[in-house]
Amino acid sequence: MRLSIPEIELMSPGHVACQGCGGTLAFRYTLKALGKNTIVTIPACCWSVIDGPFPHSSTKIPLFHTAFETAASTASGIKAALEIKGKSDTAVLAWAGDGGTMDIGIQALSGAAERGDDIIYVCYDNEAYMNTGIQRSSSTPHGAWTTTTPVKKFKTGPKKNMVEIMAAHKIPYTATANIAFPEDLIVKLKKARSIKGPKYIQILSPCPVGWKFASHLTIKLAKLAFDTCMYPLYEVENSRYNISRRPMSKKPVEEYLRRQNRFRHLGKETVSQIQKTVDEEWDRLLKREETSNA
Ligand SMILES: Cc1ncc(C[n+]2csc(CCOP(=O)(O)OP(=O)(O)O)c2C)c(N)n1
Ligand code: SF4
Ligand SMILES: [Mg+2]
Repeated sequence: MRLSIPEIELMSPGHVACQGCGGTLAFRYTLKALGKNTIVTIPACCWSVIDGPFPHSSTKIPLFHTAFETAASTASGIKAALEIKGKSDTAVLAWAGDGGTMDIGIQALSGAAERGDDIIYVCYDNEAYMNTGIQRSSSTPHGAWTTTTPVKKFKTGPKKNMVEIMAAHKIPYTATANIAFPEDLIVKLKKARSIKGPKYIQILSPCPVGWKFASHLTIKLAKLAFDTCMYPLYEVENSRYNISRRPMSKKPVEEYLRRQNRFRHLGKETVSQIQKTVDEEWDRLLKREETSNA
């Protein structure tokens, strides 16, 4: 039998994530793609809890807990030490949340990218600081409720476009992925492992607790983010854009928004504003793909 998802399991079932945690599935697939010869650095985030209390670990590879802002620089250091020891086939993964990536860790990540360090950086994007109680991050989308952007003062302004920020560093590989499309996610992680230099992958990882939806709907939500073009699937390889998958027919963003209570307060006007922005961004991405391959 030929499996489209590698059989190897590098995560044990005894982790302590919430039911339906998208970030946990994202890590499980990532490890399946990268394999056992991998070392991971994890800064403060849900995943520093999910792995389990010391001395227990649900992960079957070496895992370094690091300070919040240092996932990338710790990964760079580990990679440098491995190179000195002649172990250049060991993949070094920095695994961080959106807060640890787009806010506090951006300096270390930008430095590693600019130096050309041979690491794979993955941001599992749940669009807020979940581990400390659902505070807004720069990845929180326009209109969302969080505990620091309560209903009457919901988050305004666009989500930081970290994928474009990383592509602007001219690193060899940048991509988005989504747990609703595991085969695509695994292909991208395997590709990242085969490329030398800095790689950045951002995985949409729905969080039932912070987005306020029932835990059995995680994959449905992830799929709707793709179908509405709220979270397109694409790669930027050596500055060339490639939309890895397109929705059969683009669904209205309302279908995605109304299934999450973090958006429950939104009126028609804000929903149309979000639709307009999503349409503009999607058109911009289509043009980038066209012009970068011309
Ligand atoms: C320097 C520092 N500031 C603040 C914290 C508290 N803290 C720990 S985890 C966290 C939120 C992490 O959010 P994110 O990176 O998005 O990961 P998530 O919890 O959503 O998985 C914060 C603020 C810390 N550990 N260190
Ligand atoms: S709060 Fe969200 S991201 Fe954190 S473990 Fe629970 S479901 Fe996962
Ligand atoms: Mg987060």
